[in-house]
Amino acid sequence: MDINQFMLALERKHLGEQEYLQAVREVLLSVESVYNAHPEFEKAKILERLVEPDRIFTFKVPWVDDRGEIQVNTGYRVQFNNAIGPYKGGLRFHASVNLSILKFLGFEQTFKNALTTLPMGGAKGGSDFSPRGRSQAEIQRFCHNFMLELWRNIGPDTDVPAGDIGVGGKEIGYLFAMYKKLARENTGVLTGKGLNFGGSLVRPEATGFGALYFVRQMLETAGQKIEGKTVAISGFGNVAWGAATKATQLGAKVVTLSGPDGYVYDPEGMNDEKLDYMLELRASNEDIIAPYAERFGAEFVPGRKPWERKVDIALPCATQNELNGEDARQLIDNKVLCVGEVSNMGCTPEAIDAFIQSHTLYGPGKAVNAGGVATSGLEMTQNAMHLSWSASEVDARLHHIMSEIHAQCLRYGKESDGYINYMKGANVAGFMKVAQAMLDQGYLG
Ligand code: 2IT
Repeated sequence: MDINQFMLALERKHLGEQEYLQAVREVLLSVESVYNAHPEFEKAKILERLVEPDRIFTFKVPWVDDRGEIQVNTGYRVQFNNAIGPYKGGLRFHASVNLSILKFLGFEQTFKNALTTLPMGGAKGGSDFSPRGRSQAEIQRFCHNFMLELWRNIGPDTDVPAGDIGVGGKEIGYLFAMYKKLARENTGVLTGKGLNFGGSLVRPEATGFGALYFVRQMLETAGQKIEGKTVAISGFGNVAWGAATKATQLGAKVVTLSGPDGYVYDPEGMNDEKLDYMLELRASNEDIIAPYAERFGAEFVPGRKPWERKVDIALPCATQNELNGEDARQLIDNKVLCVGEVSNMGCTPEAIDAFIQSHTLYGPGKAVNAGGVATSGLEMTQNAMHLSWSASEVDARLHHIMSEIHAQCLRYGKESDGYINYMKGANVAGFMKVAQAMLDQGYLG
């Protein structure tokens, strides 16, 4: 297989779908040698079939705002691959949402879900609806109208959406209520539900907690400890909150958070009061971090990113391509020990190249942030069994799954000089599982 030729054809077919093409290229580069070592994959056209989503639904979502004006948004669901289980993946509500972004996320989700060891296929969906500045009544109406179209294409054993950027516990509650009306059933069709209607303990924290378990293991494997280390976190949403909470619990010092308006630098680190305030700020729907600096007397740096600070650990927790080549060089110059991508595709290809070339510990999103969807898988299991596990049981399972993912990265990513290329490890491990499952089921997937 010639990657350049493959990519040229794909670029021609999916003109301008930059994020999707970026995600595909990264995986292809990683799996090239195992692909070529398995002629049965090429014969079965596994790659040609893997890069193409099974199907995409797009639909119109009209709704009425608080002033009585009609608004129109576009809704999507990309069902990417169900070789190893029902489609599974989040819904993103953000002004930037388009097909390229949802296809990249669905593609990544397919491999991430394979890494969790649970039987889940890959999907992603959402809308270009922006919750920013919208009232709760408007968000609720939008969620209802979105589900009015989506419900026919999902189900507890076919496709199970969850949250992502702009979709948290509240939105999942509104979506679930509408689904129940339409489908006339009460099942685990969504994950990230509230605790008193089928949600799982630890699901809100799971992405961040899982990321820190993984990062701690990366450090330990390299003979380092997480205690006392300084951590730069970007974002201040659900994922950033979970990461900041667990990092603080593990004895690290979280010195930055960020928003679209800039970043906060707080050398004292975080505590319970600051962690609680993060949730308050997110719930305000304003999408600015400046009030945090004001409240706690910390430094606010407008219009810049936290990667310019000297820290031991960098954890992008906001969105795709938020850490570029220049940011990476700055972190490396400042002797960063470990970079854990908690957002999906948080680093640009230039940044990843810089980390790998300098032998900096770098964990890719599909491994580092897999604890979120893994705990969604645990929520599905609890729903199917009509029971709920204790927080310590869910946390223990999450912990175990993150260790398994780490072991898979070691198995496929350890290089001859001892450096662990986690990106290669995660991509190859995820690919091998999905490719083998497709092969076993013939050509129809
Ligand atoms: O990117 C992700 O893994 C998520 N947004 C969570 C998906 C899920 O189904 O829990």
